[in-house]
Amino acid sequence: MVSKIDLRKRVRIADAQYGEVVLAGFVQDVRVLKNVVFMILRDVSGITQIVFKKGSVPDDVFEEVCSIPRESIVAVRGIMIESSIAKLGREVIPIEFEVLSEASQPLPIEFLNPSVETGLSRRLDYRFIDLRNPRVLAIFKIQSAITGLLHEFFRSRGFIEVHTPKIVAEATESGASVFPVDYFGRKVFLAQSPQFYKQMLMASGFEKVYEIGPVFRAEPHHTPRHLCEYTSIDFEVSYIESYHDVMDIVEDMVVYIVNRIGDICSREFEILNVKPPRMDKGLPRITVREAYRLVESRGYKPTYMEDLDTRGERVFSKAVEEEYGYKAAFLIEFPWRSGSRPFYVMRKLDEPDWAYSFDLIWDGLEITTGGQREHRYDILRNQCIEKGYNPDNFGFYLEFFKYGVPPHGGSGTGLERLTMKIVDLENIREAVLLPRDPERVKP
Ligand code: AMO
Repeated sequence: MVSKIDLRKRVRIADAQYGEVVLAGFVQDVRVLKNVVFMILRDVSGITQIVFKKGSVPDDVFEEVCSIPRESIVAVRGIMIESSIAKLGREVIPIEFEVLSEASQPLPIEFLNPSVETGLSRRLDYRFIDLRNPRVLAIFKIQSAITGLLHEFFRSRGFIEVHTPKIVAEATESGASVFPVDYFGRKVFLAQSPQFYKQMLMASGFEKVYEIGPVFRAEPHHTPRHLCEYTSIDFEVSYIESYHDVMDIVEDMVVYIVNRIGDICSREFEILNVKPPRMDKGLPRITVREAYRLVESRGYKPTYMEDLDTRGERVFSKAVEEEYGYKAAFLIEFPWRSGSRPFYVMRKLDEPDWAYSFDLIWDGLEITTGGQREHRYDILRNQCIEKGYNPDNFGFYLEFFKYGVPPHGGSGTGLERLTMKIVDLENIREAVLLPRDPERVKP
Protein backbone atom coordinates (compact mmCIF):
# COMPACT_ATOMS: atom_id res chain seq x y z
CA MET A 1 0.00 0.00 0.00
CA VAL A 2 1.43 3.38 -1.01
CA SER A 3 -0.84 5.35 1.29
CA LYS A 4 -1.11 5.00 5.03
CA ILE A 5 -4.90 5.34 4.92
CA ASP A 6 -6.57 2.38 3.24
CA LEU A 7 -8.09 3.90 0.09
CA ARG A 8 -10.07 0.76 -0.60
CA LYS A 9 -12.31 1.87 2.27
CA ARG A 10 -12.85 5.27 0.65
CA VAL A 11 -16.39 6.39 -0.11
CA ARG A 12 -17.50 9.43 -2.06
CA ILE A 13 -18.57 12.38 0.05
CA ALA A 14 -22.17 12.23 -1.14
CA ASP A 15 -22.39 8.51 -0.28
CA ALA A 16 -20.79 8.76 3.17
CA GLN A 17 -22.89 7.75 6.16
CA TYR A 18 -22.60 8.99 9.73
CA GLY A 19 -19.87 7.16 11.66
CA GLU A 20 -16.38 6.22 10.60
CA VAL A 21 -15.50 7.10 7.01
CA VAL A 22 -12.51 7.30 4.70
CA LEU A 23 -12.71 10.25 2.31
CA ALA A 24 -10.26 11.59 -0.23
CA GLY A 25 -10.24 14.49 -2.63
CA PHE A 26 -9.07 18.05 -3.29
CA VAL A 27 -8.46 20.61 -0.58
CA GLN A 28 -10.80 23.30 -1.82
CA ASP A 29 -10.24 25.74 1.00
CA VAL A 30 -8.58 25.98 4.40
CA ARG A 31 -9.63 28.41 7.08
CA VAL A 32 -7.11 28.62 9.90
CA LEU A 33 -8.27 29.96 13.27
CA LYS A 34 -6.22 29.94 16.44
CA ASN A 35 -7.04 26.46 17.68
CA VAL A 36 -9.04 25.02 14.85
CA VAL A 37 -8.69 24.54 11.10
CA PHE A 38 -11.70 24.12 8.81
CA MET A 39 -10.83 22.32 5.63
CA ILE A 40 -13.26 22.04 2.73
CA LEU A 41 -12.73 18.73 0.96
CA ARG A 42 -14.14 18.22 -2.54
CA ASP A 43 -14.56 15.10 -4.63
CA VAL A 44 -16.54 14.34 -7.75
CA SER A 45 -19.74 14.01 -5.71
CA GLY A 46 -19.61 17.19 -3.61
CA ILE A 47 -17.94 18.87 -0.66
CA THR A 48 -17.72 18.44 3.08
CA GLN A 49 -15.89 20.07 5.96
CA ILE A 50 -13.09 18.49 8.01
CA VAL A 51 -12.62 20.08 11.42
CA PHE A 52 -9.08 19.81 12.87
CA LYS A 53 -8.93 20.84 16.52
CA LYS A 54 -5.59 21.61 18.13
CA GLY A 55 -4.89 18.99 20.75
CA SER A 56 -7.26 16.47 19.16
CA VAL A 57 -4.85 15.77 16.31
CA PRO A 58 -1.05 15.43 16.64
CA ASP A 59 0.78 18.78 16.50
CA ASP A 60 2.62 17.92 13.29
CA VAL A 61 -0.69 17.14 11.53
CA PHE A 62 -2.15 20.42 12.79
CA GLU A 63 0.88 22.30 11.43
CA GLU A 64 0.61 20.43 8.12
CA VAL A 65 -3.06 21.30 7.56
CA CYS A 66 -2.43 24.94 8.46
CA SER A 67 -0.11 25.30 5.49
CA ILE A 68 -1.50 22.80 3.01
CA PRO A 69 -1.63 24.28 -0.52
CA ARG A 70 -5.09 24.58 -2.01
CA GLU A 71 -6.08 21.83 -4.49
CA SER A 72 -3.68 19.31 -2.97
CA ILE A 73 -5.04 15.78 -2.79
CA VAL A 74 -5.58 14.43 0.70
CA ALA A 75 -7.14 11.46 2.44
CA VAL A 76 -8.79 11.47 5.80
CA ARG A 77 -10.15 8.79 8.11
CA GLY A 78 -12.54 10.18 10.65
CA ILE A 79 -16.02 10.31 12.10
CA MET A 80 -18.77 11.91 10.09
CA ILE A 81 -21.22 13.83 12.23
CA GLU A 82 -23.98 16.37 11.76
CA SER A 83 -22.48 19.82 11.28
CA SER A 84 -23.27 22.81 13.39
CA ILE A 85 -23.29 24.76 10.10
CA ALA A 86 -26.64 23.97 8.53
CA LYS A 87 -25.43 24.77 4.98
CA LEU A 88 -22.84 22.00 5.10
CA GLY A 89 -25.13 19.45 6.69
CA ARG A 90 -22.29 17.22 7.85
CA GLU A 91 -18.65 17.42 8.86
CA VAL A 92 -15.82 15.07 9.70
CA ILE A 93 -13.75 14.88 12.87
CA PRO A 94 -10.41 13.44 11.70
CA ILE A 95 -8.64 10.49 13.25
CA GLU A 96 -5.97 10.08 10.60
CA PHE A 97 -4.86 12.48 7.85
CA GLU A 98 -2.56 12.11 4.89
CA VAL A 99 -1.40 14.29 2.01
CA LEU A 100 -1.42 12.16 -1.15
CA SER A 101 -0.22 14.79 -3.60
CA GLU A 102 0.73 18.38 -2.98
CA ALA A 103 -0.40 21.06 -5.45
CA SER A 104 2.10 23.73 -6.54
CA GLN A 105 1.06 27.34 -6.10
CA PRO A 106 -0.18 29.55 -7.56
CA LEU A 107 -2.66 27.58 -9.65
CA PRO A 108 -2.46 28.50 -13.35
CA ILE A 109 -6.11 29.55 -13.34
CA GLU A 110 -8.56 30.57 -10.67
CA PHE A 111 -11.81 28.68 -10.79
CA LEU A 112 -13.54 28.93 -7.45
CA ASN A 113 -13.34 32.61 -6.69
CA PRO A 114 -16.39 34.20 -8.34
CA SER A 115 -14.73 37.63 -8.35
CA VAL A 116 -11.94 36.42 -10.66
CA GLU A 117 -13.09 35.81 -14.20
CA THR A 118 -10.86 33.66 -16.41
CA GLY A 119 -11.41 33.90 -20.18
CA LEU A 120 -12.54 30.76 -22.03
CA SER A 121 -9.33 30.47 -24.04
CA ARG A 122 -7.14 30.40 -20.93
CA ARG A 123 -9.57 28.07 -19.21
CA LEU A 124 -9.23 25.69 -22.15
CA ASP A 125 -5.43 25.95 -22.04
CA TYR A 126 -5.66 24.64 -18.48
CA ARG A 127 -8.70 22.48 -19.02
CA PHE A 128 -7.49 19.86 -16.53
CA ILE A 129 -7.83 22.46 -13.78
CA ASP A 130 -10.92 24.10 -15.27
CA LEU A 131 -12.71 20.73 -15.21
CA ARG A 132 -12.26 20.65 -11.42
CA ASN A 133 -14.81 23.43 -11.22
CA PRO A 134 -18.06 21.79 -10.05
CA ARG A 135 -19.99 23.95 -12.54
CA VAL A 136 -17.91 22.64 -15.43
CA LEU A 137 -18.09 19.09 -14.08
CA ALA A 138 -21.89 19.45 -13.92
CA ILE A 139 -22.03 20.00 -17.70
CA PHE A 140 -20.24 16.71 -18.32
CA LYS A 141 -22.34 14.82 -15.79
CA ILE A 142 -25.40 16.06 -17.69
CA GLN A 143 -23.82 15.11 -21.02
CA SER A 144 -23.09 11.64 -19.68
CA ALA A 145 -26.73 11.31 -18.62
CA ILE A 146 -27.81 12.45 -22.09
CA THR A 147 -25.83 9.67 -23.77
CA GLY A 148 -27.18 7.20 -21.19
CA LEU A 149 -30.72 8.22 -22.14
CA LEU A 150 -29.89 7.97 -25.83
CA HIS A 151 -28.71 4.38 -25.45
CA GLU A 152 -31.84 3.61 -23.44
CA PHE A 153 -34.04 5.21 -26.09
CA PHE A 154 -32.53 3.43 -29.09
CA ARG A 155 -32.23 0.04 -27.44
CA SER A 156 -35.81 0.12 -26.19
CA ARG A 157 -36.86 0.62 -29.82
CA GLY A 158 -34.89 -2.27 -31.21
CA PHE A 159 -31.97 -0.32 -32.72
CA ILE A 160 -28.63 -2.10 -33.06
CA GLU A 161 -25.65 -0.08 -31.85
CA VAL A 162 -22.80 -0.02 -34.39
CA HIS A 163 -19.28 1.39 -34.60
CA THR A 164 -18.29 2.40 -38.11
CA PRO A 165 -14.75 3.24 -39.29
CA LYS A 166 -13.38 6.71 -38.72
CA ILE A 167 -10.65 6.31 -41.34
CA VAL A 168 -12.38 6.33 -44.70
CA ALA A 169 -11.49 6.37 -48.37
CA GLU A 170 -14.25 8.72 -49.52
CA ALA A 171 -15.83 11.97 -48.34
CA THR A 172 -19.52 11.71 -47.51
CA GLU A 173 -21.07 15.12 -47.04
CA SER A 174 -19.25 17.59 -49.28
CA GLY A 175 -15.80 17.12 -50.73
CA ALA A 176 -14.21 20.18 -49.15
CA SER A 177 -14.61 19.58 -45.46
CA VAL A 178 -12.49 16.48 -44.85
CA PHE A 179 -9.16 16.05 -43.11
CA PRO A 180 -6.75 14.07 -45.28
CA VAL A 181 -4.67 11.41 -43.56
CA ASP A 182 -1.57 9.68 -44.85
CA TYR A 183 -2.44 5.99 -44.73
CA PHE A 184 0.72 4.06 -45.64
CA GLY A 185 1.34 6.44 -48.53
CA ARG A 186 -2.31 6.55 -49.61
CA LYS A 187 -4.49 9.60 -49.13
CA VAL A 188 -7.53 8.77 -47.04
CA PHE A 189 -9.73 10.88 -44.76
CA LEU A 190 -11.14 11.20 -41.28
CA ALA A 191 -14.86 10.41 -41.41
CA GLN A 192 -17.19 13.42 -41.60
CA SER A 193 -20.17 11.26 -40.74
CA PRO A 194 -21.08 7.55 -40.56
CA GLN A 195 -23.52 8.30 -43.38
CA PHE A 196 -22.43 5.73 -45.98
CA TYR A 197 -21.89 2.98 -43.44
CA LYS A 198 -25.21 3.42 -41.71
CA GLN A 199 -26.84 3.24 -45.15
CA MET A 200 -24.70 0.21 -45.98
CA LEU A 201 -26.19 -1.49 -42.93
CA MET A 202 -29.66 -0.90 -44.36
CA ALA A 203 -28.43 -2.75 -47.46
CA SER A 204 -27.16 -5.46 -45.09
CA GLY A 205 -30.60 -5.89 -43.53
CA PHE A 206 -29.92 -4.45 -40.04
CA GLU A 207 -33.13 -2.35 -40.38
CA LYS A 208 -32.41 -0.01 -37.44
CA VAL A 209 -28.94 1.12 -36.38
CA TYR A 210 -27.53 3.89 -34.24
CA GLU A 211 -24.08 5.17 -33.45
CA ILE A 212 -22.79 7.78 -31.04
CA GLY A 213 -19.26 8.53 -32.11
CA PRO A 214 -16.70 11.09 -33.25
CA VAL A 215 -16.83 12.83 -36.62
CA PHE A 216 -14.38 15.29 -38.12
CA ARG A 217 -15.10 18.44 -40.09
CA ALA A 218 -12.31 20.46 -41.71
CA GLU A 219 -14.46 23.57 -41.69
CA PRO A 220 -12.50 26.75 -40.99
CA HIS A 221 -15.43 28.18 -39.00
CA HIS A 222 -14.70 30.42 -36.06
CA THR A 223 -18.11 30.39 -34.46
CA PRO A 224 -19.61 29.47 -31.08
CA ARG A 225 -21.41 26.53 -32.77
CA HIS A 226 -18.78 24.74 -34.85
CA LEU A 227 -16.10 22.25 -33.88
CA CYS A 228 -13.65 20.37 -36.07
CA GLU A 229 -14.25 17.20 -34.06
CA TYR A 230 -17.60 16.51 -32.46
CA THR A 231 -19.75 13.61 -31.32
CA SER A 232 -22.51 12.69 -33.72
CA ILE A 233 -25.69 10.88 -32.71
CA ASP A 234 -26.66 9.02 -35.86
CA PHE A 235 -29.42 6.61 -36.67
CA GLU A 236 -30.80 4.99 -39.79
CA VAL A 237 -34.07 3.06 -40.27
CA SER A 238 -35.46 0.91 -43.06
CA TYR A 239 -38.96 0.49 -44.45
CA ILE A 240 -40.07 4.06 -43.92
CA GLU A 241 -43.04 5.48 -45.76
CA SER A 242 -41.64 8.99 -45.78
CA TYR A 243 -39.20 11.28 -44.06
CA HIS A 244 -41.94 12.13 -41.56
CA ASP A 245 -41.30 8.69 -40.02
CA VAL A 246 -37.69 9.75 -39.43
CA MET A 247 -38.78 13.07 -37.92
CA ASP A 248 -41.14 11.18 -35.60
CA ILE A 249 -38.14 9.28 -34.22
CA VAL A 250 -36.01 12.42 -33.88
CA GLU A 251 -38.84 14.16 -32.07
CA ASP A 252 -39.42 11.20 -29.74
CA MET A 253 -35.67 11.03 -29.06
CA VAL A 254 -35.25 14.70 -28.21
CA VAL A 255 -38.45 14.88 -26.15
CA TYR A 256 -37.45 11.66 -24.31
CA ILE A 257 -34.12 13.16 -23.29
CA VAL A 258 -35.24 16.70 -22.56
CA ASN A 259 -38.14 15.68 -20.35
CA ARG A 260 -36.10 13.21 -18.29
CA ILE A 261 -32.78 14.95 -17.90
CA GLY A 262 -34.06 17.51 -15.37
CA ASP A 263 -35.03 14.79 -12.88
CA ILE A 264 -31.92 12.68 -13.40
CA CYS A 265 -29.57 15.66 -13.06
CA SER A 266 -31.52 17.93 -10.72
CA ARG A 267 -28.42 18.58 -8.59
CA GLU A 268 -26.31 19.54 -11.63
CA PHE A 269 -28.93 21.95 -12.95
CA GLU A 270 -29.03 23.47 -9.47
CA ILE A 271 -25.23 23.91 -9.45
CA LEU A 272 -25.45 25.56 -12.87
CA ASN A 273 -28.43 27.66 -11.81
CA VAL A 274 -30.23 26.61 -14.98
CA LYS A 275 -33.87 25.63 -15.26
CA PRO A 276 -34.05 22.27 -17.04
CA PRO A 277 -35.89 22.61 -20.35
CA ARG A 278 -39.17 20.89 -21.19
CA MET A 279 -40.43 20.03 -24.64
CA ASP A 280 -43.90 19.06 -25.84
CA LYS A 281 -44.48 16.71 -28.72
CA GLY A 282 -46.04 17.96 -31.93
CA LEU A 283 -43.12 20.16 -33.00
CA PRO A 284 -44.16 22.18 -36.05
CA ARG A 285 -42.87 20.97 -39.44
CA ILE A 286 -42.45 24.02 -41.62
CA THR A 287 -41.33 24.01 -45.24
CA VAL A 288 -38.30 26.08 -46.16
CA ARG A 289 -40.55 28.03 -48.52
CA GLU A 290 -42.83 28.93 -45.63
CA ALA A 291 -39.75 29.78 -43.54
CA TYR A 292 -38.59 32.25 -46.22
CA ARG A 293 -41.96 33.94 -45.87
CA LEU A 294 -41.86 33.88 -42.06
CA VAL A 295 -38.42 35.50 -41.80
CA GLU A 296 -39.14 37.95 -44.60
CA SER A 297 -42.27 39.14 -42.85
CA ARG A 298 -39.97 39.96 -39.92
CA GLY A 299 -37.64 42.07 -42.00
CA TYR A 300 -34.97 39.44 -42.73
CA LYS A 301 -34.11 38.80 -46.38
CA PRO A 302 -33.26 35.12 -47.02
CA THR A 303 -31.32 33.86 -50.05
CA TYR A 304 -33.87 31.92 -52.04
CA MET A 305 -33.07 28.29 -52.83
CA GLU A 306 -30.41 28.29 -50.10
CA ASP A 307 -30.54 27.32 -46.43
CA LEU A 308 -31.24 29.98 -43.85
CA ASP A 309 -28.00 31.31 -42.43
CA THR A 310 -27.29 31.67 -38.71
CA ARG A 311 -29.25 34.89 -38.37
CA GLY A 312 -32.04 33.52 -40.51
CA GLU A 313 -32.33 30.50 -38.19
CA ARG A 314 -32.62 32.80 -35.20
CA VAL A 315 -35.34 34.90 -36.84
CA PHE A 316 -37.07 31.67 -37.85
CA SER A 317 -37.07 30.37 -34.27
CA LYS A 318 -38.48 33.62 -32.95
CA ALA A 319 -41.22 33.56 -35.57
CA VAL A 320 -42.07 29.93 -34.73
CA GLU A 321 -42.28 30.73 -31.05
CA GLU A 322 -44.59 33.65 -31.72
CA GLU A 323 -46.82 31.89 -34.22
CA TYR A 324 -46.80 28.28 -33.00
CA GLY A 325 -45.75 28.56 -29.34
CA TYR A 326 -42.81 26.13 -29.79
CA LYS A 327 -39.11 26.82 -29.19
CA ALA A 328 -38.10 24.02 -31.55
CA ALA A 329 -39.36 23.17 -35.02
CA PHE A 330 -38.48 21.10 -38.06
CA LEU A 331 -37.56 22.90 -41.24
CA ILE A 332 -38.58 20.58 -44.07
CA GLU A 333 -38.31 20.33 -47.87
CA PHE A 334 -34.93 21.85 -48.60
CA PRO A 335 -33.83 23.15 -51.97
CA TRP A 336 -32.12 20.13 -53.50
CA ARG A 337 -29.38 22.20 -55.11
CA SER A 338 -28.41 23.95 -51.88
CA GLY A 339 -24.79 23.32 -50.97
CA SER A 340 -25.80 21.78 -47.66
CA ARG A 341 -27.89 18.97 -49.20
CA PRO A 342 -25.75 16.03 -50.30
CA PHE A 343 -26.47 13.97 -53.41
CA TYR A 344 -27.88 11.05 -51.43
CA VAL A 345 -31.06 12.85 -50.31
CA MET A 346 -34.28 11.87 -52.04
CA ARG A 347 -35.90 14.57 -54.13
CA LYS A 348 -39.59 15.35 -53.85
CA LEU A 349 -41.45 13.17 -56.30
CA ASP A 350 -43.67 15.96 -57.65
CA GLU A 351 -41.23 18.88 -57.23
CA PRO A 352 -37.68 17.67 -57.86
CA ASP A 353 -36.12 21.01 -56.96
CA TRP A 354 -37.00 20.24 -53.36
CA ALA A 355 -35.73 17.40 -51.22
CA TYR A 356 -37.13 15.15 -48.49
CA SER A 357 -34.63 16.59 -46.08
CA PHE A 358 -35.11 18.26 -42.71
CA ASP A 359 -33.30 20.19 -40.01
CA LEU A 360 -34.40 20.48 -36.41
CA ILE A 361 -33.88 24.05 -35.23
CA TRP A 362 -34.04 24.60 -31.49
CA ASP A 363 -34.08 28.18 -30.37
CA GLY A 364 -32.03 29.45 -33.29
CA LEU A 365 -29.59 26.53 -33.48
CA GLU A 366 -29.63 23.61 -35.90
CA ILE A 367 -29.22 20.49 -33.81
CA THR A 368 -30.23 17.78 -36.30
CA THR A 369 -30.19 17.10 -40.03
CA GLY A 370 -31.90 14.12 -41.62
CA GLY A 371 -34.14 12.88 -44.33
CA GLN A 372 -35.14 10.11 -46.65
CA ARG A 373 -32.31 8.72 -48.79
CA GLU A 374 -32.48 7.93 -52.47
CA HIS A 375 -32.36 4.13 -52.61
CA ARG A 376 -32.90 3.65 -56.36
CA TYR A 377 -29.52 2.99 -57.96
CA ASP A 378 -29.96 4.80 -61.30
CA ILE A 379 -31.44 7.91 -59.75
CA LEU A 380 -28.81 7.99 -57.04
CA ARG A 381 -26.01 7.69 -59.61
CA ASN A 382 -27.50 10.51 -61.67
CA GLN A 383 -27.86 12.70 -58.59
CA CYS A 384 -24.19 12.11 -57.84
CA ILE A 385 -23.30 13.35 -61.32
CA GLU A 386 -25.74 16.27 -61.12
CA LYS A 387 -24.07 17.43 -57.90
CA GLY A 388 -20.77 17.49 -59.79
CA TYR A 389 -19.13 14.30 -58.49
CA ASN A 390 -17.57 11.44 -60.38
CA PRO A 391 -19.59 8.31 -59.50
CA ASP A 392 -16.43 6.21 -59.82
CA ASN A 393 -15.19 7.92 -56.66
CA PHE A 394 -18.20 6.55 -54.80
CA GLY A 395 -17.90 3.04 -56.15
CA PHE A 396 -18.24 1.16 -52.88
CA TYR A 397 -21.24 3.25 -51.79
CA LEU A 398 -23.13 3.07 -55.07
CA GLU A 399 -22.52 -0.65 -55.40
CA PHE A 400 -24.68 -1.68 -52.51
CA PHE A 401 -27.69 -0.04 -54.13
CA LYS A 402 -27.43 -2.59 -56.94
CA TYR A 403 -28.34 -5.57 -54.79
CA GLY A 404 -31.50 -4.62 -52.93
CA VAL A 405 -31.86 -1.76 -50.42
CA PRO A 406 -35.08 -1.03 -48.55
CA PRO A 407 -36.48 2.51 -48.56
CA HIS A 408 -34.73 4.18 -45.65
CA GLY A 409 -33.83 7.37 -43.89
CA GLY A 410 -32.06 8.66 -40.82
CA SER A 411 -30.53 11.62 -39.13
CA GLY A 412 -27.49 13.05 -37.37
CA THR A 413 -27.54 15.23 -34.25
CA GLY A 414 -24.56 16.98 -32.70
CA LEU A 415 -24.22 15.88 -29.07
CA GLU A 416 -22.46 19.14 -28.14
CA ARG A 417 -25.18 21.26 -29.75
CA LEU A 418 -27.86 19.25 -27.97
CA THR A 419 -25.96 19.75 -24.71
CA MET A 420 -25.67 23.49 -25.42
CA LYS A 421 -29.43 23.79 -25.68
CA ILE A 422 -30.19 21.60 -22.67
CA VAL A 423 -27.69 23.37 -20.42
CA ASP A 424 -28.14 26.81 -21.99
CA LEU A 425 -24.54 27.37 -23.06
CA GLU A 426 -23.43 30.21 -25.32
CA ASN A 427 -20.35 28.52 -26.74
CA ILE A 428 -20.08 24.93 -28.02
CA ARG A 429 -16.54 24.74 -26.61
CA GLU A 430 -18.09 24.56 -23.13
CA ALA A 431 -19.88 21.36 -24.16
CA VAL A 432 -16.80 19.35 -25.14
CA LEU A 433 -13.97 18.22 -22.89
CA LEU A 434 -11.17 19.35 -25.20
CA PRO A 435 -12.36 21.36 -28.18
CA ARG A 436 -10.78 21.08 -31.59
CA ASP A 437 -11.23 24.18 -33.72
CA PRO A 438 -9.11 25.73 -36.47
CA GLU A 439 -6.76 27.22 -33.85
CA ARG A 440 -6.87 24.63 -31.12
CA VAL A 441 -5.50 21.10 -31.19
CA LYS A 442 -3.97 21.23 -27.72
CA PRO A 443 -4.25 20.13 -24.98
P1 AMO B 1 -24.90 17.53 -40.90
O1 AMO B 1 -23.63 17.75 -41.62
O2 AMO B 1 -25.94 18.59 -41.01
O3 AMO B 1 -25.60 16.19 -41.40
O4 AMO B 1 -24.60 17.28 -39.38
C1 AMO B 1 -25.60 16.82 -38.49
C2 AMO B 1 -25.57 17.59 -37.19
O5 AMO B 1 -24.28 17.59 -36.64
C3 AMO B 1 -24.01 18.81 -35.97
N1 AMO B 1 -22.85 19.48 -36.61
C4 AMO B 1 -21.85 20.06 -35.94
N2 AMO B 1 -21.63 20.22 -34.62
C5 AMO B 1 -20.50 20.84 -34.26
N3 AMO B 1 -19.58 21.31 -35.12
C6 AMO B 1 -19.76 21.17 -36.45
N4 AMO B 1 -18.82 21.61 -37.29
C7 AMO B 1 -20.94 20.53 -36.92
N5 AMO B 1 -21.41 20.21 -38.14
C8 AMO B 1 -22.58 19.58 -37.93
C9 AMO B 1 -25.26 19.65 -36.08
C10 AMO B 1 -25.91 19.07 -37.31
O6 AMO B 1 -27.31 19.26 -37.31
N6 AMO B 1 -25.07 12.80 -42.57
C11 AMO B 1 -25.89 13.92 -42.15
C12 AMO B 1 -26.93 13.49 -41.16
C13 AMO B 1 -28.00 12.58 -41.75
O7 AMO B 1 -28.65 13.01 -42.72
O8 AMO B 1 -28.18 11.47 -41.23
C14 AMO B 1 -24.99 14.98 -41.50
O9 AMO B 1 -23.91 14.70 -41.02
O10 AMO B 1 -26.02 19.41 -34.91
